[in-house]
Amino acid sequence: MYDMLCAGCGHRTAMMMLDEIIKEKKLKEKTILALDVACCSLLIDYVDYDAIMCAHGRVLDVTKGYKIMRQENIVISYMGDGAGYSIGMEEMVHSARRNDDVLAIIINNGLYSMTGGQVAPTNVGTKLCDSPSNGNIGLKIENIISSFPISYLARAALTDKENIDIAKKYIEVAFDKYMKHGGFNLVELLSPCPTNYKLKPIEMVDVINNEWTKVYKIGEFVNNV
Ligand SMILES: Cc1ncc(C[n+]2csc(CCOP(=O)(O)OP(=O)(O)O)c2C)c(N)n1
Ligand code: SF4
Repeated sequence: MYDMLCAGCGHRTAMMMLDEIIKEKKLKEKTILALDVACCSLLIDYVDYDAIMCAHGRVLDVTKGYKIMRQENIVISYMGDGAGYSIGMEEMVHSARRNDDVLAIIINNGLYSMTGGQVAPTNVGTKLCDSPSNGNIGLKIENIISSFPISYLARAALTDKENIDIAKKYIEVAFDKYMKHGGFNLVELLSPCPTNYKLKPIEMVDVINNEWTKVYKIGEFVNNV
């Protein structure tokens, strides 16, 4: 399953989890998955529900359009941190400010994977192919949008069973809130990209659990009714 992705890739874990939730909630007929063009574009061939591909960083605007026209649908916005917090940061901030009806999953691997591992604003100071190890702390979405009247904001890590169970719980909460009253619901998932960090999958998991989660706290930041 998802065999176009590299070994140990967090997109595989995220998608298997999403598939499970959609199946358990019997939402296949209603779901539209909106994917960014980055590594997540590889997922479009695997899903057996409707999916659309959006220009880089424009997923939130596309899903907003879909949601306005097709209110009966569940439109999932799925993208990397580069799409969400770099090229798409303007959409992100204004969508949150307006509390648009959004169900967003951000795969945060701290770099631009699809294009070869360049530094993203979420990098925690790791030396990458185009950047020195400079100790810069990456941007944290909770510091940027939590003061807006959004519905839900949480972060989990796609590492071990304990963290993956937390991730699933947060995504389920986001689904339930989105279906009950709409509003802006975002779950960020700290995600392995062993290929671009040049680590074995198990080493990548250790880096996320031992280093990234010290900077990027796991938890729920906003949970409004
Ligand atoms: C307008 C535009 N600018 C740049 C690109 C090149 N590009 C494709 S994917 C990508 C970054 C991907 O990083 P991210 O969104 O974090 O997703 P990941 O691949 O890490 O999952 C870039 C810069 C593009 N396709 N379109
Ligand atoms: S390059 Fe990274 S994000 Fe892309 S498929 Fe491979 S492991 Fe996943």
